[in-house]
Amino acid sequence: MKLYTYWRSTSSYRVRIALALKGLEVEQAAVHLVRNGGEQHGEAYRALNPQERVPTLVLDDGTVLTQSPAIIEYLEEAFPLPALLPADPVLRAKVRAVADIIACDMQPLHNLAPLTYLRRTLGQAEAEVSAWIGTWVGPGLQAIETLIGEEAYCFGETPGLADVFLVPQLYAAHRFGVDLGAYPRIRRIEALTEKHPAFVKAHPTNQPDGE
Ligand SMILES: N[C@@H](CCC(=O)N[C@@H](CS)C(=O)NCC(=O)O)C(=O)O
Repeated sequence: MKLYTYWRSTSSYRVRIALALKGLEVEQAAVHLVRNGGEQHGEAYRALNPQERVPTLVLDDGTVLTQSPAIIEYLEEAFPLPALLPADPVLRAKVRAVADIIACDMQPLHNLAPLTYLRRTLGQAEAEVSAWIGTWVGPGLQAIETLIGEEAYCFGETPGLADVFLVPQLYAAHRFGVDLGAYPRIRRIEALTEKHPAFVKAHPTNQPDGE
């Protein structure tokens, strides 16, 4: 398998964690989202991913998968162990709800393309852009803090899908200067994953294209 990724992309980071937790090795191809106006907009990459975003996973038979939630669900179904989702349907829905807060309601609002629109098209200064990001990231984290429990990870003693989505979102929160002081459960999980080999392997600064 070949993963098209960018070191600092939280959506790519999710897939890297899922791969590492399942012990799967992939070839990595870096797509620089900033250099040369963004390599994601180049013709060759657009042919793979018409949305011009990372990640993209190309399977060994040439099948192209896009969208990190769909890629991670594919990995869970094709490589079931270790499982990222619990067996119980109600618990599965709760785990997915945390992942969806991040994937649907938080990350899309601070992705590069909308921030570029705020800066360039709407002429907003950095202070306004930062306020915009904080407006959506803080309440999202507050909701997650309430939804997750007191076990080691978000929903149990081993990391699962919610942790796969949460940890990259925390990386983004630090990058954007969002304070995590009010979220002790989230900070507990962050501290645990900082020592977990799969999360360490997937971390942006440990990527071949990391800057
Ligand atoms: N929902 C998509 C989001 C993908 C996405 O927004 N990727 C960002 C990096 S995290 C990207 O490629 N941005 C490039 C751009 O906005 O031009 C997923 O989870 O894969």
